[in-house]
Amino acid sequence: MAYVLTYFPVRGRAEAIRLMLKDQGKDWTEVTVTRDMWLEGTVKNSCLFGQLPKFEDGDLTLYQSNAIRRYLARKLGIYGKDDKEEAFIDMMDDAVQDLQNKYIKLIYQEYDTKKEDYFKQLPCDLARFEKILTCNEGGFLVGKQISFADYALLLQLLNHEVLCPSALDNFPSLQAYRDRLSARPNIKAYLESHAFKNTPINGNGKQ
Ligand code: GSH
Repeated sequence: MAYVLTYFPVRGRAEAIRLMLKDQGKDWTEVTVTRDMWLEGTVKNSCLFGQLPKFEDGDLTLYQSNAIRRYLARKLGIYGKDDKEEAFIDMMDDAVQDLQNKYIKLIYQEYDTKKEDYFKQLPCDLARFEKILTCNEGGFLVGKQISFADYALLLQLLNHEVLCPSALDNFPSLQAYRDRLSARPNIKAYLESHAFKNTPINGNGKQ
């Protein structure tokens, strides 16, 4: 049975789920909730925490984007090869989430007032991932195989390059990582697709 992903017509918190499913060659049905549908209230009231994304796999219904990502990572075998790798992947993903949370705060609350401060701090945040990738010869955040955390980092890198085109200029390992992951056949096709290109990154039009 096909997965069903319900979300707004933006990349937002659903995009790391979409990217993972695409790369892993999995199909899903996308249910798009427009702003008007959402404001009407019925859909919001039907959601466990009053928010999207929602993910359905047969009779399982999940909310919370990170719970959805981890569920799929376990199911698709992209959550490390043992307990140790799993713990490291969790740690890396939490670090990517920290960056994503800063990005979301900037986009939705501070875009017109704190951009310069954000740009000053960004190299410091990216340098940490640069070091991690330089030290891991496997080519991924953890180990020798892609994990769900890698999709999240790739999206953050792509989003930050839209925000600040020079963001990766001083980070050769991040550039190589971005290029390598973007060249994976399913990811390449997805990044070049209308579905990806025509979907806004964020709900308020800022990027
Ligand atoms: N922790 C939740 C997750 O990761 O899924 C946050 C979900 C969330 O913030 N959803 C936003 C939403 O549904 C869109 S990205 N906003 C509409 C609302 O709160 O009414």
